[in-house]
Amino acid sequence: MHFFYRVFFKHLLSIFLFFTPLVAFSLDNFNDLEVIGKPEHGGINFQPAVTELARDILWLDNFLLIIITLISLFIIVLLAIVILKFNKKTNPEPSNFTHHSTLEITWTLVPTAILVVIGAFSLPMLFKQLNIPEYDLTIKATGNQWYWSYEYPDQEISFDSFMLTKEELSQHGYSDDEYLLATDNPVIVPVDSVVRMQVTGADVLHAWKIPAFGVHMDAVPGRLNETWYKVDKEGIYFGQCSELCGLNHAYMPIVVKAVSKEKYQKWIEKAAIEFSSAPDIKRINLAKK
Ligand SMILES: [Cu+2]
Repeated sequence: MHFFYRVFFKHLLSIFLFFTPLVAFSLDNFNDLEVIGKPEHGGINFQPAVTELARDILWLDNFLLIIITLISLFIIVLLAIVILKFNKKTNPEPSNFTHHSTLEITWTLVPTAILVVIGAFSLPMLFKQLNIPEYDLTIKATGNQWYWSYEYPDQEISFDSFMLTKEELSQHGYSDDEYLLATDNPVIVPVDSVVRMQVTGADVLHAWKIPAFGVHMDAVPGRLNETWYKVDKEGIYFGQCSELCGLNHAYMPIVVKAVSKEKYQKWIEKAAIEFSSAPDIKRINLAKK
């Protein structure tokens, strides 16, 4: 009996010791957040826009849709007139003029004017995406074959983000249809804060993209590209590498979880221990001894 108790307590202690660090340092994975930016089966429209940049893109897309519809209708009407009015039966003797100055000037000027109007709206949006306003936080994403690694340089945090296997999804609080989208370590950002996003590649071209943010930035080895976003709504957002980068291109997804500023602050404090990229001073001191 005495032996039994000894074995029992010994194991209990080892179980306790095994879980202690996990409890102490386990990061909140914010599973209770609403999933907002996610591709839908059979969906053909944009994901909900949660940043100013994404709303701009949506507006421009709708605006272009109106212009393109008007142009298409105009061409259809012209074609119908040609087919009905100028066929062999109704118009047996065609006119034989070869130039029409007014018409030629019109069909040059009108398309030019349309392009100028489109440019007047789209170029400022492009500049807005690349001119970074005053920012609250910097995150650097590095594309690797085939996973993303992230750094929060000011907080001295860095971690890798790998796609979850089907078996791992539920452990991390994801549903089965989030396979190929979910990762082990999500990027955590605070809402209503400007994030300066730096993107680069470690080996080949990749691209960091979150559709709901309207952000798509190429990751080019040897070059640091920059963009920004300010998320309005707390939630979970999925993205994927959007530059063909090799064999496992489809298996390096991106997860961003936008949380309140308070929750972000708590996460940062824990992440500073779990994902510290600062040199381990304790270890350096030990080495000196
Ligand atoms: Cu890639």
